[in-house]
Amino acid sequence: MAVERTLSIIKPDAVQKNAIGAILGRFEAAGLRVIATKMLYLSQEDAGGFYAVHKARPFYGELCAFMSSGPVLVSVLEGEGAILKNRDLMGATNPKDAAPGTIRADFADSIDANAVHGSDSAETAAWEISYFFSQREIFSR
Ligand code: RTP
Ligand code: MG
Repeated sequence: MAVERTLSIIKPDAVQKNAIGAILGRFEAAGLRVIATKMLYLSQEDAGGFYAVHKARPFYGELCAFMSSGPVLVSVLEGEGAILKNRDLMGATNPKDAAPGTIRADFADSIDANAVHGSDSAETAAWEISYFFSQREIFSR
């Protein structure tokens, strides 16, 4: 399997719950490396640009408001099959549907406050990483 990079966001609800370390620990335990990370307080515009792909969706306004409701931790994760591996660790979008032991099952409260974001494809990952990080902020092995 190829070594990939993916963008992770620990969302405002999980930061508020003091769960940054627990969530990063799950990534590391699964063999992913944190090769870039920073804490940010997104503006509505920052969040809107990041989730522009969802602009036409009914939940877009709420999503952007939630993502700018408190600080987030954005990180680049690297490892074999990192994109799918991260999605598997995260669990289903709606925590009600998330498998036991996934991050969303354990830390998410609702479909809006669902603890984490993860890129869903290689193309999306490349774009999302460049949205938050410059090359000199990324420290690959
Ligand atoms: P994410 O992008 O945050 O990693 O989540 P995802 O791929 O599992 O879900 P996506 O379809 O990309 O939706 C992005 C975020 O929008 C919120 N959402 N709300 N009310 C709704 O029906 C609904 N659907 C999605 C979720 O917070 C989701 O994470
Ligand atoms: Mg998504």
